Amino acid sequence: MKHKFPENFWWGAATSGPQSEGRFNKKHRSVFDYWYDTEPDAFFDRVGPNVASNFYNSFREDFKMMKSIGFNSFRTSIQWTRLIKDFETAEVEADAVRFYNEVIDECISNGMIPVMNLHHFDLPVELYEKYGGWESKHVVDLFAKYAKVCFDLFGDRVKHWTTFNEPIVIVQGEYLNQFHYPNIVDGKKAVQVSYNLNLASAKAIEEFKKNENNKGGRIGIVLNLTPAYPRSDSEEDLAASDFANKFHNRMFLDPAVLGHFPEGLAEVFEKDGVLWQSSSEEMELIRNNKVDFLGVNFYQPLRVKVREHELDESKTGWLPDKYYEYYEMPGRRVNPHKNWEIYPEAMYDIAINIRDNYGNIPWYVSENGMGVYGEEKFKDENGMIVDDYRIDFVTEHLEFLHKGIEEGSNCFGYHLWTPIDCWSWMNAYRNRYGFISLDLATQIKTIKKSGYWFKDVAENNGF
Ligand code: BGP
Repeated sequence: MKHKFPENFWWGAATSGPQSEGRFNKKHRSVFDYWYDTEPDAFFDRVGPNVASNFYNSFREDFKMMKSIGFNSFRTSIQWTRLIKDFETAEVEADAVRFYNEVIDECISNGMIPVMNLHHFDLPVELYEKYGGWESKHVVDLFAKYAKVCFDLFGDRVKHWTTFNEPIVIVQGEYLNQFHYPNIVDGKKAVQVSYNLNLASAKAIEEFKKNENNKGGRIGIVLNLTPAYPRSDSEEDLAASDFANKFHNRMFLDPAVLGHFPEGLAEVFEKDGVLWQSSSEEMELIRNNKVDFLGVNFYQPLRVKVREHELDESKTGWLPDKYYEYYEMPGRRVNPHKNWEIYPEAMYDIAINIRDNYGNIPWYVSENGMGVYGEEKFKDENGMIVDDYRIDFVTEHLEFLHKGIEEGSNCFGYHLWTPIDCWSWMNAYRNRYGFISLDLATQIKTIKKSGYWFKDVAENNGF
């Protein structure tokens, strides 16, 4: 076999509570539930999170299918808006406790390691309305309380936790680029929210470490690392990519793994009058509560160049874009359904970066994948989607990952986004990512060609 992976390598896929469960029996609304209720036209085909992939009702059958295609591990998230009845006291909803207990037990009894994430873009809207959501340190404390409850309830069986999924996307979506409710453009708030999310992650880790129930467990964070490649080696392009890398990657990666923010970043914020409010106690807490492992989501690289025209701050206020511009590399490969560049080499660059600059911390690929619109047209006569493009995509990424592992990077797994086609924010069910397809109208789930292919890879621990 050409590509053999380390022993006990994780093979599986990831989803999240809000994207798979459906809102059945959920008493509170997340920012996405609220946005859909008030503005359904913002969502592709007006499809919201109400039913999603019906995981709330079908998780037993879903786990059987995942097991049948070779998974030994699986990530989802707990919904704050499902588990908690009262956000201030963190009193729980009995039905949610029953549900998550059954999900965890069923996952384990199917031979899969459950990875539970605490937050996947699903802030309770009530906490936004009352306190400004992640702008508020009170919300940071409420998150730590909620995290503690999760560890108390499930820490005896869940041994792999993550605090946040893609925290930079919360910052971009809510405060910079208008794709998460409340769709604000405010660079100064974006900076404070970035800091508060780092603090919230550290506080959850502090709770994790204190908790007896977590014996033998590990906690991490899931970050979407988008290596920033400069257009050229000119000093200006390099400076642009350095800032972009600090803002989009290192602002979360460095505190999580090294316990401090990247050098020079706070200085830029301070000079520009947008620095976060922080205290030395909080910085100390961040220093003392680093992650045990890292989950890395990789979809696309970040190509940047120096700005060609100055940002007009009188129109936009301060924005991180002041220091760089996106660059579309001529001849790049793209996934046309998403307009995202396909660049599997970045998988190797990520592996080596973690090895050399982040103490070779244990990490796994927590999401990678290819969203495709209109996959039904690839169905064969038996109703199976023949997704050779996905098999090629995963193969290429695994090849570069394998090279990084061979050269000593401490990667322990690969998860696709996603096991079963799931709901995705504004895109709803537009782009399909799963090893298993979902017929939205009937909720019938069918294994795709890539699912059968993955089973072989998982069983052989390589290809
Ligand atoms: C990742 C998120 C997932 C999922 C995925 C696909 O960044 O962690 O939650 O949404 O992107 O996104 P989309 O369906 O918009 O193509």
